[in-house]
Order: sequence, then C-alpha cells, then structure tokens
Amino acid sequence: MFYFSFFPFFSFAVVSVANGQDNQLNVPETVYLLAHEFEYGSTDGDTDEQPVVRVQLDSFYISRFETTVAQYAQFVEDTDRSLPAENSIEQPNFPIVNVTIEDARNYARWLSRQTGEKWRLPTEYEWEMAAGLGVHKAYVNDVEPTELCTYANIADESAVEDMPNITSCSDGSQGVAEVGSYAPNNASIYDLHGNVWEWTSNCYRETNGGYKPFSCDAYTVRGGSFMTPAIHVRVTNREQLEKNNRLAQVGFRLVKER
Ligand SMILES: [Ca+2]
Repeated sequence: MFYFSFFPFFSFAVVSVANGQDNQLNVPETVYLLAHEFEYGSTDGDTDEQPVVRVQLDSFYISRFETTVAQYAQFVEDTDRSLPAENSIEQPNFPIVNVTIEDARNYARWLSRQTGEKWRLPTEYEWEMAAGLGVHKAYVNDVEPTELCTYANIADESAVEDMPNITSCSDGSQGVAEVGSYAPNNASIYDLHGNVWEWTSNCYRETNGGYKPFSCDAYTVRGGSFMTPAIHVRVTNREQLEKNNRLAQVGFRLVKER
C-alpha cells in the first residue's frame, strides 16, 4: 500500500451511486501550495519553454497523486458512462488513462458537484509550480537524470525492448505503474515525472508568452510518461495533444481552488 502518508486534507463524503448503494466518495488527496512568485519556463530547454517569465500565483491545492481508476470509476458509474479502454477496476490504484481533456473536465465538474468544492485541471503555471516548487531546476529536488528512477516511472532500462532512447537507470516498470510507487518531490507530490502525461487547461502555444486563442484544438500535457526518456520529462517541458485524443500514456491530476 502506498497510503502511508498523513492525510491532512483528506475529506470524507458520501455519494449515492447509480446502483443505489452509498459508497464513500474517493476524494483526491491534495497538497496545499502557498502563493508564490517564480520564474516560469527555461532558457536551456526547447524554444516553446521560452521566454522565461516571472509569474505570481495565488495559493491552491493540487492532487498529491495522478487521478486513479478507482476515483474515475465512481464518476463513470454515477453518470452511466463506461471506463475508457485499457483501464481495469481490478487495478484501482493505477492512473486513469485514455481520457480526452473533456473527459477530465467532466470528471472535475462531477467531483465539484459532489463535494461543493471547485475542482479543475491545473494551468501550466500551476503544474510547473507544483513540480519544480519554484526552484527552476530540470528535475524534482534537483536530482540528476540517472537518479530519476527513484522518483519516476520513465523510459528506463526496464523499457529497453520498447524504447530507443532510454535513461540509464532502472525503475522496475516497463509499463504504467500504481500511482505513488516512486519517491515524491519536496512537497510530497508524486509522479510529476513519468508514469502518465497530465492534461493541463492551457491551449498549446509555441511560446510561453503571447495571446490566448479564442478556440483551441490542442492542449498542453506535462510531465512525460513511462515511455518518455529523461530529457523529455523535465519540469518545464511542454508537449501538445489534440483535444480529442485518448492515449494510454495520458491521464491527469486536478487542482482544487481555495
Ligand atoms: Ca519505466
């Protein structure tokens, strides 16, 4: 079991699900991050990580873990949906995958209704603050790429048969892993690197600055997956994903507003 940590923000509620039974609502455990000013982006990353901008963020809560199959299953059961392909209720603590950004948003809206709280996808600013904690290093806790296997399920030596550009350490997982299987960052947030890419609420743009488009076909995903080598799981790395895509290496975590 990975639920060894203290549960300061865990809340209990009861949700009536479609089968008429009362199940305890599986509310994501969160970490509270204080208001912070930090440097967003990187001068030595890809061009879409530039320019570096100073960002002032209000305080917020963010999921300690990637959203799990067990959490998402309560939503699909209550709303007469089905679990997306390649997710199994037999693996409740694995991250939910194969979800579009709208699926993730619908789950957040449902969770908000159940709890009376305001849950949503993180912005890129919030995701990067939660991962890097404003320290402006490539990896959580300023570890070296070869140390990442302690913190992350990435394209490592375990994935050598699948991946051409593996990282020279062994994390023990060839595919996706249970959330919280690896060491957290200094704020006790898990799986920020690897395991599954995480949707953000930001429309993908090719720079850190600029305009906010009226419509959007692709959103930014962060953090990399079990198929991603170290260079691409960096805190500031950004990738775009078409909004209707469902991929087995893409999930999400949520923010709860204060
Ligand atoms: Ca791995």
